[in-house]
Amino acid sequence: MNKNISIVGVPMDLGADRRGVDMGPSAIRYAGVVARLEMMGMHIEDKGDIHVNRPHRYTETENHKYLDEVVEANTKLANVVSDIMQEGRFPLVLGGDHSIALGTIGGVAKNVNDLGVIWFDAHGDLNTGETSPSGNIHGMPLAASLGYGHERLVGIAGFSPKIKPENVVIIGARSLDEGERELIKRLGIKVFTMHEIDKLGMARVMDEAISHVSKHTKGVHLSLDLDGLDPHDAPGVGTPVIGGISYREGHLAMEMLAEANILCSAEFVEVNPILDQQNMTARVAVALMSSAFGDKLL
Ligand code: HAR
Ligand code: MN
Ligand code: MN
Ligand code: MN
Repeated sequence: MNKNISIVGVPMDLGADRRGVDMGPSAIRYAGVVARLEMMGMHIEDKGDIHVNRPHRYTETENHKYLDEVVEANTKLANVVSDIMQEGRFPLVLGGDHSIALGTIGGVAKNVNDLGVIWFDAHGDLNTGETSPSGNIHGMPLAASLGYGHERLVGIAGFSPKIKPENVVIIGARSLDEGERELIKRLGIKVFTMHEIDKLGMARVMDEAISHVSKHTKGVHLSLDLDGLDPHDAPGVGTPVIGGISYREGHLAMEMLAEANILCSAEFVEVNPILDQQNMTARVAVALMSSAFGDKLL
């Protein structure tokens, strides 16, 4: 496990068309991410936040809200993440809405061919401008990383596709739009919905997910949307969906990832302190990070 971690915040809410999730990076820092990871013996460098341009007015391009600003911030993020990888450090990106996965994955995939991705989320984030019911870009980053969607999203970081469908696994899905289901079937993406988690248990799901995602890859990116957890345990998210992963199951998943020692990068997204209760969701994010980096109870 790489003990040299570089933190980058992305105060982005334009991909969610919702105010508040841009304060996620502050909330996660306030919850003590640096101290917690340093206590575990990690060497932390906090690179601060990527600048996200605030638009003067609402804009929409072919059912993509704030396309210019989202592309601009993600292009910067991809460069910063790529530089971190070049230095041999582990990028830990703090969101911000999930549209920032475009930049993170762009920067990581530039340095890791055949990158695996674990997409921990209530949603598939597999929409394109054609299928999105909302026009919110945070519902599109996984599709765009696979090469589907608006050319400006797909083209972030200058190459596409960034990942292959057989190297992706989605965990915790329980709210998929029609177009997303079709893309999942067409591409044969491995999805562990809440049904599989209920039926098989998280331990078996993670065993299968880890072996699937590491089979043909040289590193795995963890993209963890806090709304993958049950809203009871992580209430501070913009699009909560009942019936999610419990706090304990989330920890087990992270501990098994640490044991497997496959991660090369991670992002924790969609923390919205405005909708939260006493910064609980940011604190949950920090606790999950510590497990993912190998914190043990004993
Ligand atoms: N699928 C819906 C859409 O595209 C909702 C997306 C939800 N938001 C997220 N992404 N937090 O995981 O609009
Ligand atoms: Mn998401
Ligand atoms: Mn989500
Ligand atoms: Mn959300």
